[in-house]
Parts: sequence; C-alpha cells; structure tokens
Amino acid sequence: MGVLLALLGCTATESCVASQDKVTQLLQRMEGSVNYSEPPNPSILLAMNLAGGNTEGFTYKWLLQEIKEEAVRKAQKDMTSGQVALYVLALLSSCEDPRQVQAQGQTLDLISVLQQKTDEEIAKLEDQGVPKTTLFSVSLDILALCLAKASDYQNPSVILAKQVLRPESHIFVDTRAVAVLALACAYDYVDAQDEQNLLQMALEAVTNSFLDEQEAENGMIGNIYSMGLALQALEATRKFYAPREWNCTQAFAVVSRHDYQQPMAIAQVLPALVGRSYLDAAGLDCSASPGPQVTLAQTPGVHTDFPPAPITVTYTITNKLQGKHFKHSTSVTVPDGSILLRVLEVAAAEKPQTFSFETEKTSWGPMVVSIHGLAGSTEDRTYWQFLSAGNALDEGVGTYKPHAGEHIQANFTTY
Ligand code: B12
Repeated sequence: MGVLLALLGCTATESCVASQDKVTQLLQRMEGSVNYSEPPNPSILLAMNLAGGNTEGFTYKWLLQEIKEEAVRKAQKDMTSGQVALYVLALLSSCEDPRQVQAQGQTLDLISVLQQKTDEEIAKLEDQGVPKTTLFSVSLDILALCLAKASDYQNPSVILAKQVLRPESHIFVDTRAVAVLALACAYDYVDAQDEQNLLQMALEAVTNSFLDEQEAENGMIGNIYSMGLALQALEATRKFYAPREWNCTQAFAVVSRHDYQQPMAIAQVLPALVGRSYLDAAGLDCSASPGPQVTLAQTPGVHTDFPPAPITVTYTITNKLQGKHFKHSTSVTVPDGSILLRVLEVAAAEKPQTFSFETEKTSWGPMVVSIHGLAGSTEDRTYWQFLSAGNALDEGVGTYKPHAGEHIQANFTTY
C-alpha cells in the first residue's frame, strides 16, 4: 500500500496540478483585488502570465502599462533592488524587453538599473555579512538578471550559494525558495567547475531540507504562506534532489485545503498550482490564446442581523533594544472578528501618548513601521514584530484576527 501511495504521489506529476476551477477562482480573486488608484503590483502581472490569466482584459493591460510607467518614474531612485527585480520578471513574463522600457516619452534600461542595485547589495554583503536589504531581494535580483541573460550575476550567485550553505544561518523558507530558483537558473550558465559544484551543493542542501521538512510536518514547509514559493522551488529543481522523489500530492493537499485571500499570497502560489515557477517567466509564449475570461464577481458579503459580540484583547508593546527602553500594556475591546489593526487603533485612540503608531502600505497590506514614536529601520535592520503567546504571527495587522482573551505583543527587534 505504502509503495502504491508513494508511486501515485511521487511520480504522477499530473496529479500535482490544481483543478482549473481552483486556478480560475484564485485568478479571479487576485485580478479583482487590483486597485487602479494604487501603484501596480508586478507580482500580480507575473502570476497572471504564468497561470494563464486573461491577457486581453483591461486589468492586464492596465498593469502592464502602469508597470512600464512606474519603472521609468521610480526604478532608479525610489525602488529597492528586489522591487526592480520583480518589475523585470513581470516584464519578461509579458514578453517585453526590460532593457528598453518605453513610457512617458523615455526609454529606460531596467537591467542596468538592476545590475547597479545588485552590485550595492553584494558589496555590503561581502563587506558586512548582510545585504543592503534582504537575501530574499538578492535572490530575486539574481533570478531576474539570469533570466534576462545579463552578464553580471555569476559572482553574486556564488556569494548567495555560500550564504545559503552557512551552517549558522537561519534563513526563512521563503528566502531559501527564491534562492533555489535563482541558483537553478545560474547553474546552467556558470563556467568554472568549482563554482558549479558549489551551486549544486547549495541546491541539494536546500531542496533536501524542504523535502525533510515536508515529511516531518505533514506536508507543510515553513508556514502556509511560504508554501507557494517552496512548491515553485521543488517543482523547478527535481534534478537536484534526484533520485529522491517529491511527494507533491501531499504538499498540494496542504495548499488546496487553504483558502488564500491575500493577492500576494495568491500571486506566489498560483504559478506552482499550474506546475510552473518564476523560472519560467522568460520562456512564455505570449502569442498563445488568452486564458479563461475572468469576470469580476463580487464575493458575497456575510450578512448577519446581530452585531458581533465584543471581545477583549491584551496588547503589549516592548522595546528593550534601542534608546530609552519601555514596556506598556493595555486591554482593548473590539467586535469579534476584527483585524489586529483595529486593536492597535482602539489602543491608540484611548491612550495616544503611549500607543500611537504608523503604518505603510505594502504589497502584503499595511505594515506597522513605528509604535510609540520608535520606527523600524532598514539601515539598522530593526522592525516591530508581532507575537501571540510568544509565537510570531504568520500574518500582519491587516489580516490577523485576534480571538477573545488573546495577548498580542509587539516587540521591537532585529532581523
Ligand atoms: C523580508 C521579509 C520581512 C522583513 C522585511 C525587511 C525589509 N526591509 O525588507 C521583516 C523581517 C521586517 C518582515 C516583517 C514581517 N513579516 Co515578513 N517577509 C519578508 C519576506 C521573506 C520577503 C519580503 C520581500 O522582501 N519581498 C520582496 C520585495 C522586493 O517586495 P516588497 O513588496 O518591497 O517587500 C516588502 C513587503 O513584503 C514588506 N513586508 C515584509 N513582510 C511583511 C509582512 C506584512 C504582513 C506586511 C504587511 C508587509 C511585509 O517588507 C518588504 C520590504 O519593504 C516575505 C516572504 C514572501 N513570501 O514574500 C515575508 C512575509 C511577507 N512576511 C510575513 C510576516 C507574517 C511578517 C510579520 C507580520 C511577522 C511578525 N510576526 O511580526 C512582520 C511584519 C510586522 C509589521 N511590523 O507589520 C509573511 C506574510 C504572510 C501574510 N499572509 O500576511 C511572509 C509571506 C512570510 C511568511 N511566509 O510567513 N518581513
């Protein structure tokens, strides 16, 4: 029986593609989230291209046009290397040349912008052991440069492989997954044998660690939101863990059980659901007929005659890291089902001197950037981390819904 299951699970690749209904539903939800008064999200265009979204519709055309305009306006001065890399991947997946992005009467070479920003990341990584932003972004940078067939990513890919192999490094699953995609691309192009061996070692180490984790955790690799990227990585790198087989059925079952709502989460999981990964971004056939017509349906709202019952949540903010240390607690009452942001807002409204805070819009929703006048910083690698009962939350304040009696902590910490 076990052998039969293993055979069914591991070798039948076809069983590891989600149903068209599921893909269409997620595409629809993701496209429906596009807000025309906000900056375009390149991850959404990339996912639409990889998962066969409607490339004839208004949303697609709007995204593509805005991405070009935003690139010309902001890439050089106002984007991080990782953001530029996502723009490059999005353009490549639409069969657009990122070396010649035309908008607003100008032509921009987005690859040289990316190359320059990657150089800055790598210089700091070599010098101080940490990149300018994150290893996640550096991995995106290398992937985008490699897929665009730029010239300068071999050395960065060797440095990334060394980072991945550092025994003491505790790198997020999400980051290791994108690193795997970048290294798998670079692997085919590095010339020196010893460099290729190093990349291979890193690829084997990470992919095997994913398979081990999946086995140990009943199908889960990282958390539910790292699954999209982890699945993409395992799909794209079978030769690096062969002859070991991947029980993709088990991993797919975990993902299929979850009802992804956030556009970014959907954008990362959709490619995997159709058997693709970001590695395929540069090889798509853009003349192929457009995918299913997605009509924007309204998700039915939940109507209830009774207002939700009030719940009480304890909220503590702690800084033991920088400047004058502090720790403050309060109890806040909000309607059941409220998002954590509501708790922060009520706390701030009741005790503004203590619990005032600021958020910034990001692709994943509102990110808390400052509390009690203390702001996180990319330079110092500090941020406000949210925890419940000592465990880091796996969602942010815009989606996490605390339950009655829960104790939420915000700790100022480093990453
Ligand atoms: C690096 C990273 C961070 C870094 C960002 C540092 C930096 N300056 O770059 C730090 C450590 C600060 C961070 C914090 C958090 N993160 Co984080 N992060 C990531 C990671 C690995 C890569 C993001 C990235 O660089 N993208 C590439 C760049 C180019 O795109 P970008 O749009 O510019 O990225 C920005 C946003 O992603 C934002 N960001 C990062 N994490 C989060 C989380 C939330 C909820 C929001 C709103 C924004 C946000 O910071 C990035 C840089 O500015 C992703 C993994 C993934 N699968 O995407 C998780 C991820 C996005 N983070 C996650 C979480 C849960 C958090 C925290 C809520 C954890 C916690 N318990 O406190 C906090 C945010 C708390 C707050 N203050 O509001 C989840 C989100 C899941 C979800 N459904 O909402 C992810 C998917 C990881 C996971 N698998 O669980 N994160």
